[in-house]
Amino acid sequence: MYDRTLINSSTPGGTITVIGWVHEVRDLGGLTFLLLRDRSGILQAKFEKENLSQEILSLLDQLYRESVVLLTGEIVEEKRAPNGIELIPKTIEIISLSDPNLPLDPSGKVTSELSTRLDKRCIDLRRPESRSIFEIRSEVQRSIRQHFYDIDCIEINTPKIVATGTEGGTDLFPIAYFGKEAFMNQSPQLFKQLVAGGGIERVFEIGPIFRAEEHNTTRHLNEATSIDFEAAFIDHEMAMEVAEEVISIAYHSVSENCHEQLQMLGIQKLTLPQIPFPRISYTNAIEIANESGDLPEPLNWGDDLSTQAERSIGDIMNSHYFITDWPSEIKPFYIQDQDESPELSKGFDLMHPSMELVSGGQRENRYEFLINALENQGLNPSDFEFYVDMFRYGMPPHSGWGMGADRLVMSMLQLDNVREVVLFPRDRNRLAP
Ligand code: AMO
Repeated sequence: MYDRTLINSSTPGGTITVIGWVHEVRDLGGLTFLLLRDRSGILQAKFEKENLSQEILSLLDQLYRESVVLLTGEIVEEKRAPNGIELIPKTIEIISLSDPNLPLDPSGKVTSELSTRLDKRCIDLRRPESRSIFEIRSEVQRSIRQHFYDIDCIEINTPKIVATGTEGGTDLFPIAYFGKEAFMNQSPQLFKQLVAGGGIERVFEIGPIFRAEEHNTTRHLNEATSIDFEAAFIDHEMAMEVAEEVISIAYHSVSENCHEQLQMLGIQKLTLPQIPFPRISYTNAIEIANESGDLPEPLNWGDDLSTQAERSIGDIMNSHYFITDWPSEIKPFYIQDQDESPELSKGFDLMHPSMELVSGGQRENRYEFLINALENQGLNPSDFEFYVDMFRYGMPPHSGWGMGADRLVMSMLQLDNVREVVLFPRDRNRLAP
């Protein structure tokens, strides 16, 4: 569309065209400095008024911050300019004028509430901090995708409109579907199992999951992004190794490829997690939480871990860690019980000190056991017929996990609200933008 040069590749000599947003205009009487910003950086343009035509002078007068302009001119060396170069414009073209009343300050000098920034996300993304977060998030997803390809997985896409929940019935979003009962998917769980167990063997998906969470917290979303992995002929131990590798690779890639973005967020050096992560049993986790003295009431064996319990254990562990050997009754029906101690499951959680990042386990692949597991959890096997029926035709042992992409990035960058890492978050109060 435009034959433009990016600001960070502008070098002295020859005439170039740059396009971007007006970051700042400084009128110093005889001189006007215009700072132009594009995705690659900021360039100073110097206008000497005595050399300007009346037309350019009147254009300059109308220019408010954040207007989009095209400048053509020559780049010269100028030690006093921010990058040691400046543009001497010959022509200026206004492409899109900005309203002078900006809803927030894109330079970040004046801070705004998170809710204002989310309401005006388009302008917020002009802040270098916000852009850095999404560049890092992209690097996290890119590196994880690459790793999955490297370990022989194929990327799949499963339906987001489904007939059944898988992660407990209470937090489902019902939708209207031609007179039938339908929901937004809580997880690709059943589908990824059918594909991996069906013969493709090793799969992953990075896609949305929907949870009608009751509470507005700083780490729950109603639409989250889940990184799902599933593979045939591996047990839960092997699935755990893949999960810790994925986290380690994401940290290494961001550390190597996102220096500027990390600096922008005030992170001088990312602390790289050391694998293998320590493993503690659920029983041990309960003991640690109870001994911390932080809980209002002690937890009993069989209780799920409260947020406070997760925090207390995280403080003691002080690194990523796994919780294994969960009671079967608090893990979903698709997780297999342990062979020797059926009251314990082959499920695991991978925790960051501040929150849960991953859940997974070895799946129940034996038809009769699966029917029992559904019934034991008060579910009706016929509601899951499309899934259960396939277990009659040679379902191999298989394992996998789901990782919250939003939480992974939030915890990596030590941000205090998951909404910071989601472009257009969905929570109880937020349906637009
Ligand atoms: P689970 O329900 O534990 O497991 O979800 C897996 C991971 O997804 C993230 N997550 C969320 N992140 C933000 N907001 C939410 N409301 C939210 N809900 C979940 C968390 C969590 O650890 N089917 C299983 C996975 C499996 O066994 O393969 C499942 O969905 O980081």
